[in-house]
Amino acid sequence: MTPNADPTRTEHRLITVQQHILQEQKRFPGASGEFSWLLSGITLAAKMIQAKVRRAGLSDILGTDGETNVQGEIQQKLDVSANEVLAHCLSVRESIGVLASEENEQPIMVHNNSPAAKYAVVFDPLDGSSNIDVNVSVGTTFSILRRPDEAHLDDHESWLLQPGRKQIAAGYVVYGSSTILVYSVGNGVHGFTLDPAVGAFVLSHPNMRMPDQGKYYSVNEAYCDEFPPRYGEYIDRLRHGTLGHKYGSRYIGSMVADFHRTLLKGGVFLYPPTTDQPDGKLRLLYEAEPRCVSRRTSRWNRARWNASSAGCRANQHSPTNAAGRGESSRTRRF
Ligand code: AHM
Ligand code: MG
Repeated sequence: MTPNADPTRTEHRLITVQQHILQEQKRFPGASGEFSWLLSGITLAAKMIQAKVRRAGLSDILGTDGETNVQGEIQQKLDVSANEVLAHCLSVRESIGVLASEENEQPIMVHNNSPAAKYAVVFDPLDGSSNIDVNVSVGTTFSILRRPDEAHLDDHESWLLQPGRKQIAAGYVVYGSSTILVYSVGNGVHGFTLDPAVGAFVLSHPNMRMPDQGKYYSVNEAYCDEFPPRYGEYIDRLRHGTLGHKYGSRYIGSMVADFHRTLLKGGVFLYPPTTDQPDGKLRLLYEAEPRCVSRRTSRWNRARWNASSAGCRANQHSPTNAAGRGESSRTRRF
């Protein structure tokens, strides 16, 4: 900064995620601050998880713990550890009544029957964790729902199984070349990079906007022969340039990292149904719906909306439990 620079000018101001959350809170007159306190539990957990991820090769935390989770997948030690961190950081927030994790069979009821408990938090503690042993980006995803007015305090299903459009906030963290936390409370999508020197998430990507024209499609092409034909045809059109220009391909295999690249660079990400996963692989509650908040708020254009986000659009308008689906439901389109 030059000697005459005004430190209060926006370009010189360092905005941490906590400051940003408090600024957002001002948009709601009468807000008590409990929601900001809840979000700060997520940012604290993200810092703790990233510290474990960064030291993964140095401590005895790589590899599986020999257990299978409720989704039928082999749990990594870091899945378990990240799950514990989030449960710990969030269960001490009085405003939270229910925690639902992709790693737990049952939602956890916290502050049982406390009328002060108004929110449910849904999370995947470590998405893409099968990549952890090979130093590939992984992430955490979360979404926040408000207890419906009519819901009983102990009826976790009615807290959790709400239409996707009822999410009041959602976001994700990517533990990559740097750690970035992206969140939205419906007023833009904002990204904060962790500054390891000061231990704070600092605003680095305000008002993220997905470019109108992307370069890449992102899909596990090894399953192409198993996709319903319309998906194969769509991918062919991307490849051959019939949708604007010829798309290249990028696939990491960590949804949160693939999604983040797609949000920044444009393009499409999809995980269609396969023979083994006729309902798709990605979890509606833990993985797809939280991403819909970011996608919707960062204004994907109509072509992409129709082509790859039909599942998201449906989720915004139909209750998750309308067809008898539950916490483990998957989605065929994303
Ligand atoms: P996980 O939550 O157990 O890590 O599984 C979800 C991951 C996503 O991050 C990713 O998009 C997908 O599984 C990759 O699956 P595949 O290896 O079949 O391409
Ligand atoms: Mg996971």
